[in-house]
Amino acid sequence: MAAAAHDSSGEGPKRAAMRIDVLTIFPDVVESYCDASVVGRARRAGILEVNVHDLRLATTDAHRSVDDAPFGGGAGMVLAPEPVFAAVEAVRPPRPLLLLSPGGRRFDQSLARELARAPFSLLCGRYEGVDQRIADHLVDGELSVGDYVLAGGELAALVVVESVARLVPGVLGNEESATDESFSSGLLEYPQYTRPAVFRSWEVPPVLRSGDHAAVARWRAAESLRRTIERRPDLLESRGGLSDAEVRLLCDHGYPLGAAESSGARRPGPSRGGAAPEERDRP
Ligand code: JF5
Repeated sequence: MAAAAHDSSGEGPKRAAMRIDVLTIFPDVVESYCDASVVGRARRAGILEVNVHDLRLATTDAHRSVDDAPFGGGAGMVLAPEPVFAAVEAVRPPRPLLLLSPGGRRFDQSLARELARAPFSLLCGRYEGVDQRIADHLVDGELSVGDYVLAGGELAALVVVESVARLVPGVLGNEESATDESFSSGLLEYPQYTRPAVFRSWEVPPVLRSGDHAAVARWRAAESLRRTIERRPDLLESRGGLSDAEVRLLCDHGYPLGAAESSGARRPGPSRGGAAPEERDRP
């Protein structure tokens, strides 16, 4: 458990702005990742409290078992209700308590933003499944981080912890915190470059070295739009298509678009009718 951080205002222990509890049969794995990176920094700064609990803590049998064979037969084991209910009742983790499972509500940036507003807890499923009574009568909801199956919910829980942590005010510096802006705009990020200006004959776009900040900003906005059109037209759709100003910006940067895109009207786009994104713009 993280010790409460102290401030210099004479008000005593500082209450972390955010609390996330994680229940898992691999507390060491979850704990060690949460000690590193941005999550660890936020914990040490007292901004974020991450409490990792061992699902075996309330087991009473000699083998401390948390799983059992499935009723009805079949391969593998199922996470049993007694140890999980006992752990949750002993810990009393903040609600909502959310089960990580492939069948849950898809976790995305807007859900991360919602979760960053108040404490919550994560329960890591394991084995071939979780006894349905845990899903029905113990947790408040289920979260999925994507359409694939993991051996357990730990990696999924860490995805949620890290993406929520970096949205908690103060966790990232002012400089870094702008990076959610790109996603909240509903567009992909523009390409970034660092030194050297030429690497193995590949040159950094000259506008980025021009010193013309307005031109850089326009180029980046155009690149964000171009990338989103080519790679994630679904994001553009749900954002309501392109505005007239965005169409003009793209045209100004040599991107071939018709006026139809401005209204979001359907028309074969450059990525739909044309070459695959991977095949474009190769020198
Ligand atoms: C898990 C039963 C949980 O595989 C996942 C997962 C995939 N996307 N989001 C979560 O969680 C582990 C496996 C089996 C319950």
